[in-house]
Amino acid sequence: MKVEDTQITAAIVKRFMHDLLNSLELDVAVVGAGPSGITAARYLAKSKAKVAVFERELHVGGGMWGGGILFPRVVIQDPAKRILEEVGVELQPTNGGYYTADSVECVSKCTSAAIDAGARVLVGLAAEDVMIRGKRRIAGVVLNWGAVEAARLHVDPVGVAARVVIDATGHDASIARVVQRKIPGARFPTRTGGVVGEQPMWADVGEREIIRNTREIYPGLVVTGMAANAVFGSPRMGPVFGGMLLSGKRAAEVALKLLRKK
Ligand code: 48F
Repeated sequence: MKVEDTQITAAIVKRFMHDLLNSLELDVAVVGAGPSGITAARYLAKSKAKVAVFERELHVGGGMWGGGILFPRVVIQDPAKRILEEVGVELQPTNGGYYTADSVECVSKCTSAAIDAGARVLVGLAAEDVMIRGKRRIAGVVLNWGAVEAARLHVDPVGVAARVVIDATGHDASIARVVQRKIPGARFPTRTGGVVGEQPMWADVGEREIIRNTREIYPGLVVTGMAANAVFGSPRMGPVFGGMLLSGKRAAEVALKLLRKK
């Protein structure tokens, strides 16, 4: 069969425009496709919420691919292991009651399961701002191409409406920081009223605190994963990933509760 370049271009434009147009009004917009964001999206989609994940890089997975010091294996502890088992990741028991998993398998299977459940994952799109409506409630995210952000081009962004936004941007906590910077008088339920900043590595404390930190910090804005620990001033954890997965699941539960309330 003859291959026409213009037809290929037209097919890509049509398909992507269709998918983007279908993502303009969401129940939940997840910013960041690391382990916490992808897990949140899978549980939300399983519960029939209309959810899309926006990721600034061209790849999903965030900090999970590289495991510890580029040995692509991660460590998971018991309650979180079920989340990986659900998507078919092979876990091997190791000392101390932990399990190890192949990080490439984790990212691939978690992402695939989220998409199969109905979540849309759009890469190359960065959230640079939020939308506010009514009595100062987050009403969506403002997106631009990740490449535009990287090249620092002056290109105006587009808006996506969402009833709940989940900040799953990892160590940057970039959506929480936008809210803090741009909304006068915005206060978070942290000890400073703002983003406290992540503390040095202490896996045990970080893993315990992350679940408590996964919550709504401003009307319509939920934080998860390392973003939650950065907002509340809890430690980072290094290559133990159970907390990220459990936090993603918790973020989905918090978001579903908010959707039911509204
Ligand atoms: O960093 P990341 O993997 O966050 P996470 O889900 O997991 C943290 C672990 O990977 C690891 C760790 C384990 O102990 O500490 O670091 O909390 O994924 C965050 C994703 O968000 C994207 C970023 O490219 C990455 O893939 N991201 C960050 N800011 C934006 C964004 C933004 N403004 N718009 C879109 N994507």
